[in-house]
Amino acid sequence: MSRNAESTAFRSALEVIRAVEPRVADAIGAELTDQRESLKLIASENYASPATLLAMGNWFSDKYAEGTVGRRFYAGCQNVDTVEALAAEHARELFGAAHAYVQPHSGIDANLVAFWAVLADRVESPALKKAQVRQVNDLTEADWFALRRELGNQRMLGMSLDAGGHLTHGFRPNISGKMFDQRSYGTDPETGLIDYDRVAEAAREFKPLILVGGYSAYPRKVNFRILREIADSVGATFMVDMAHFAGLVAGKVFTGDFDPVPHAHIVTTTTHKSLRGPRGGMVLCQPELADQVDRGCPMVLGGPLPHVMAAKAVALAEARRPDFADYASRIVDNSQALAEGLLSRGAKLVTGGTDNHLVLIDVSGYGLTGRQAEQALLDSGIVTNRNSVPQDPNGAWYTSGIRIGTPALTTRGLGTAEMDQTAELIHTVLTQTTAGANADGTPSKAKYTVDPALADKVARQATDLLTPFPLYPAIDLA
Ligand code: DSN
Repeated sequence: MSRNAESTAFRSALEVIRAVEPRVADAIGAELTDQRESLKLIASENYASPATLLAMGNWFSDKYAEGTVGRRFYAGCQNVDTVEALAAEHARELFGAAHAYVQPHSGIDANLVAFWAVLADRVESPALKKAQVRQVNDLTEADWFALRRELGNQRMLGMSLDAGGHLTHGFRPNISGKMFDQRSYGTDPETGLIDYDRVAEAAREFKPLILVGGYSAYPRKVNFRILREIADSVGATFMVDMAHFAGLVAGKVFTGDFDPVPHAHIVTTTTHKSLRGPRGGMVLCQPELADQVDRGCPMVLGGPLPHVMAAKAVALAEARRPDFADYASRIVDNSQALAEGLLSRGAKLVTGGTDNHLVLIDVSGYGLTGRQAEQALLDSGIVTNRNSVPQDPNGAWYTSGIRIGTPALTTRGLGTAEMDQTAELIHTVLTQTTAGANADGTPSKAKYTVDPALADKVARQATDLLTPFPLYPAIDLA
């Protein structure tokens, strides 16, 4: 395929859009410029391939396809069946999974599908049994009351939010925290690492129905074999949310005890983070949960997005190629080089380093909150996000941490030398940012001062760093 084809495809698409609403075409073009010019260090973002992006922009978006392959609630789904089956086949092969469900629209949706499947599989409920064998009309009001009582208030044990767990693992701002009686396991206060003995102790005391592994801000490998043993010892179903590190599993950087797929009963993921696919979700599971997982739509999901399933099939096919393994291992090389660069300049990192795609800087070492650091870096052309650190005194809004990750910059081709330069830019900005004060003289958690000349200089240096690594080099919208 010629590089010209990519350029022609996107230029033509914008021309068509411009004829209807030019401001949308302009915004799409402006987004490409912004993404090209900024040093994107958000650990959960990436750049999907042109083929993946193009697979989403077409008439598959017009089709309803509730149900599953070959068993739909709508007629005329033969082509949707083709792409859904392909995406599921690629997912099974790539991850060595018994079953793959590729309909979830996002990570939250994937987790809701998984929660439903586990509840339906595990909770002893005569009313649910009736409902499952499709005698829904036979259920009395008393049955429905019993069903709600029996399904509600089940127990979930997951990683605490400030230790790097995710909102959807039973935390109150998310519906999972309202559905489940949740307890969490944290990390060792000295090392910042998961203490598996403490997890086992919490599991013995709490006896969860579901033990959740996985994280969105923990910079280390997790031993899923040990977590499965803990789950088995208390009769819990073991679920892993691998949204952040699915690309490292796909690329065989995380193998053996660190690959969740052979150990967990059910694994959820997004497809757009380190896996580098379209924005969406996916569930992998053991055969005994497959039937419940496949009820995801319409049980908890709206109609599937066939255009996104087509893009998932493309991206998963890309991830099965040998060069994806090279990409995945470079993500970690870069993350470790970034961590080393920061440590050698005096930064304080949660756990003292990383063995995955992300680094968590404790910016209290610079006398800043996460919010102040995030904004000062943004002023300097460096896009990150603030994040809690374990036992964070500044809470989840202001935070004391900055989370950075390398999947996106690695896609552009930056390597370890550029990561050291990136560390220098981050350290320069953070050392030269000062925390501000409120009108009454008390310290502000949001106000900060950074010299605009310094911010401009760093932004130019960031652009220079990116210049040899153009984003979507074949695409010229001019
Ligand atoms: N919002 C994602 C992240 O940034 O980690 C997780 O849902």
